[in-house]
Amino acid sequence: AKLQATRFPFRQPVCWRAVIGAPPSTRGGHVKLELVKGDITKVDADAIVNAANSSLLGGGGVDGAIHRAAGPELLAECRDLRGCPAGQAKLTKGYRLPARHVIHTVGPVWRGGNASEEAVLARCYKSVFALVEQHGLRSVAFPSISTGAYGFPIEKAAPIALREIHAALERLPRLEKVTVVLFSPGDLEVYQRALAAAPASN
Ligand code: AR6
Repeated sequence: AKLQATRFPFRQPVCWRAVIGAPPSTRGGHVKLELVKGDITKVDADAIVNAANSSLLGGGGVDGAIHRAAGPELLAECRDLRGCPAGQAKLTKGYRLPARHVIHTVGPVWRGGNASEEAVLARCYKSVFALVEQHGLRSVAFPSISTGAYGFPIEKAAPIALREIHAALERLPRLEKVTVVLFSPGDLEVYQRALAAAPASN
């Protein structure tokens, strides 16, 4: 299937959408991947992904924002999960968020690139999509995992994220939409460039 990046005027200043695999029955295929600039706590989806730490008990960055917006019930449910190792993922309800669920994953801390960081980051996306499949979710929104406090260079993280998302969209017929929510215009540009450079698979 082809992955085509198209520049779209949208509610956000710029939104790139990729039309993936247009089956003959759907005229032109439909938009399955969106890159947007914004706040993931405002996104309506079956699940949003949290870039958590292994305690799952909250923190700064997107983790702090999600816990603030979801309310204390989220922390209570997270306590019962008893943590999560890097590269794995766990699902909770979304409570006061517009999203129905939160999938908490723990990204790798960047240690210079020789500590399997890229493999662990890819595993985060695979673990999230395993839960998406298991729960029959149709839409999921990601932040840029590990590229904040955990220091993973975003230029290296974006192609890994897009590769795993593309593979999941091809593999999971029920998955209708994946949104990557970038917090700054600069981060959005990095993902846009990576999407434009992404090799079309098969
Ligand atoms: N919506 C979307 N993206 C956001 C938001 C938001 N509301 N807030 C921040 N980002 P980080 P990490 C972006 O540090 O690198 C926490 O303390 C942010 O700009 O949140 O995986 C955890 O508890 C960056 O691009 O996550 C862990 O201890 C991206 O989200 C640790 O940070 C990820 O940055 C995890 O570090």
